[in-house]
Amino acid sequence: MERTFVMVKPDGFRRGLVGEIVSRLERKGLTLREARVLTLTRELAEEHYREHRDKKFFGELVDFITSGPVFASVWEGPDSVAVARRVIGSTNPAEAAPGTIRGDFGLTVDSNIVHGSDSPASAEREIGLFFG
Ligand code: DAT
Ligand code: MG
Repeated sequence: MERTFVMVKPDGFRRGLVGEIVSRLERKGLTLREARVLTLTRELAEEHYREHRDKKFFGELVDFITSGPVFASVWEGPDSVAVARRVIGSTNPAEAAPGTIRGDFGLTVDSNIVHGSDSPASAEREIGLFFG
């Protein structure tokens, strides 16, 4: 069984989409293993998004992800990393397919509602950062 890390970002949390997102992942067949609500410190945000530290949007990304509470969660199931990313949809919500979370609820890339790990190795690293 593979684990993945899913985080409802401050925009999704503020808009009351936690239940909708949890429900979609549950209906898909993934199993919720851990969850917590927290507001990221800049240190945790910079570590979580360290692969993007040289991008021009990094500062705004860290400002955004630390702007309010998030719902951090661990999910388990066969191929859960790829399955969760398919349920979430493409990075840019304007291009994400209808029926995906970003396709149904998002409009711009700077507030795309939810994060999902991009590989099993990333998932284990991110689960370690948020759940120790
Ligand atoms: P994903 O979240 O789909 O894995 P990513 O890892 O490439 O996408 O980027 C991380 C986050 O950074 C993404 O969810 C939103 C933000 N982001 C990505 N590209 C961006 C851009 N061109 N302008 C502003 N924010 C961007
Ligand atoms: Mg990513």
